[in-house]
Amino acid sequence: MNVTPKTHPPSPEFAANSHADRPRYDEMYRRSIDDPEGFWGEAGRELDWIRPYTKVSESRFDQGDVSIEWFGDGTLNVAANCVDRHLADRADQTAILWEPDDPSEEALHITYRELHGRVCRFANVLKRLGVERGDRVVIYLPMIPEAAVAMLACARIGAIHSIVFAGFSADALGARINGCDAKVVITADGAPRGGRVTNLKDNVNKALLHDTDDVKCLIVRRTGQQIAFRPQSDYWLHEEEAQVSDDCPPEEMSAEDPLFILYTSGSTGQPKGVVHTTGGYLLYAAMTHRYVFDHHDGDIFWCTADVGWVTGHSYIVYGPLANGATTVMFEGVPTYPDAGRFWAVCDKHQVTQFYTAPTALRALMGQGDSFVEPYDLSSIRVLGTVGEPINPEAWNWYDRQIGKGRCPIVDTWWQTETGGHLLTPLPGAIPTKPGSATLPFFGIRPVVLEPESGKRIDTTEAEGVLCIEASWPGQMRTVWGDHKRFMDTYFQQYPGYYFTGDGCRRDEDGYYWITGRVDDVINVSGHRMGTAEVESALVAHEKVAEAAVVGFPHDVKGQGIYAYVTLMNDVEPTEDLRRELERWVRSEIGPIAKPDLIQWAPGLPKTRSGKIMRRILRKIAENDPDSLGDTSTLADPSVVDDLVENRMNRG
Ligand code: 6R9
Repeated sequence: MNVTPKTHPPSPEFAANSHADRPRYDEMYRRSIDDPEGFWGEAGRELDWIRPYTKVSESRFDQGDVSIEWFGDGTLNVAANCVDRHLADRADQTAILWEPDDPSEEALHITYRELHGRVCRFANVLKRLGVERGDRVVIYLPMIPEAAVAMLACARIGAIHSIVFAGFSADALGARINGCDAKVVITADGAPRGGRVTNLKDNVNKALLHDTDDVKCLIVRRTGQQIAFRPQSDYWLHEEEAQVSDDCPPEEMSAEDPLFILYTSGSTGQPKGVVHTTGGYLLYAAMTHRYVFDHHDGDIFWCTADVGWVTGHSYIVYGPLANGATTVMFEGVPTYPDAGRFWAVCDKHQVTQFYTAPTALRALMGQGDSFVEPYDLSSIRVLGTVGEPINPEAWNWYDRQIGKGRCPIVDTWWQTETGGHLLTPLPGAIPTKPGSATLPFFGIRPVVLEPESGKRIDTTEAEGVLCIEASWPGQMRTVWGDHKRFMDTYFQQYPGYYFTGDGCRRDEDGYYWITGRVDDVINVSGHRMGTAEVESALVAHEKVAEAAVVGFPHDVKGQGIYAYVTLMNDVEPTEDLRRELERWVRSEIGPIAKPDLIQWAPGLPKTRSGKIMRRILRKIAENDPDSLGDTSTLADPSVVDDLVENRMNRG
């Protein structure tokens, strides 16, 4: 460790044509730290305000008193900023470039003018269904243009959207619909993905089965398949749209009105509804999109995430559209019809910035270079990654095979909670090192603390937990319906700081290297999963007495899910039961939560006070039983021998 890896400086041509070269980054960063009011006060003017703000930030992290407010007395509308204000200069430019799952189906080019009409009509449909300012709308859609239109339609009328990833189960959907008392759920008849079709409407019907409230369902026709239509509460979008005009003035919203809720996993309990607001979030998404991807007019920007995750919110929809970009929306998967699909789409649409997850790169790298070679990737200028640490092998492959050694790679570290990138290189400014998210974005003050004492480590080289010292405009404001949980989760353990949940190392150049979560959150294919969530799904099964879940290193997914399951008395552990439990977790949460390995555990290693010692379970799952450490404090040390002997992951 600590052998200085090769650094990759931006080329002088790239730097000269970028929004920020090194001197400019240094100057802007310095200003953003020395004079945040001045810096953000000026930056905020890039948005179109209805009533300009006079206050910039009123944010405090002091323990017991966390309040975050940006541009608090300003008013604006997000949809007007993402659509209407571009009509003067770029009405005929493509706003959304949609690439369908099936490559033989035609791609759609939706101009800003068309997008405006679509958003207004969609907004009027929502109003017709009774949605008012402040109401919640759940969006459960595949990656079709209507997903972005629905988000913007909500924003236009001041409704708060909560997107549920279309891969989540009916149960997970139901919990999120109830969690925010949604008035309307927007879905589609079916979702084609990788050549297969998921029946989304069925999941909605299951989710609403026990619902006594009158939740309406608005359905987008995507596949034309048969669905179970519920006449008393279901509406077809195309039928409703025929009844409304395309005139819909944007609502005047306060900068601090909620824009959306997005559920994300934490270390305890059920997922929490992260709340982002209007002004600060949009500014931060737009600014990071412009600087980190070096956005210029005429660019074709492609972020391969799903709109069900925060990456899709900030870098498919809000950031790019606020900047008047052309944003690609892809309905499919990287391996359909074959492992060359990403590169085929980059070639076909002459993509200029490509942003994806390390797990996808590892999977594609494993398929061999013959899937890359047929395609012309010379349009690409910037490559990006997000979601998990990228291993140097995948980084180097990305650099050589996709970037042909001439594209800066931006490894962007951020979270659902942060709204946009916090640690990331700017491509024309910062020499990169494979595996490091490098340096902070403007206005971000990262600190490294000693995990136990919480003491701040001020030397350049440091290792510990990553916290952030002061607010930034894109920061989440609260947990929906539970402000106390917000304070407890992020501000209690290390008073005075925002606690990220990640560990990190800072090297001799001040570069940050994320070492992964320090809490009970695992990162499966770049998706966050709380071990507690999977455990509670498992114990909800009638044959399961107890369960403990940990992560283990996985070549493609980054981390896999390893479950230790103790069965009820008299229940036989069989292969059938193992498969049943896998199916069970899929149906309780969704396919991404399915355990990779399930070990039958006659007992779990517990302290005398009854706490499960996860450290031990992690070592066994990692196939490293020789470094279990001290097991003498266990109530029954002998359970460990059985677990070691029957471990599932033997490398
Ligand atoms: C945007 C997003 C957040 C967690 C985060 C960290 C991990 C994200 C990373 C990264 C290393 C990167 N993470 N980006 N780790 N390098 N570039 O992924 O949000 O789903 O909330 O996950 O993902 O552990 O804390 P989210």
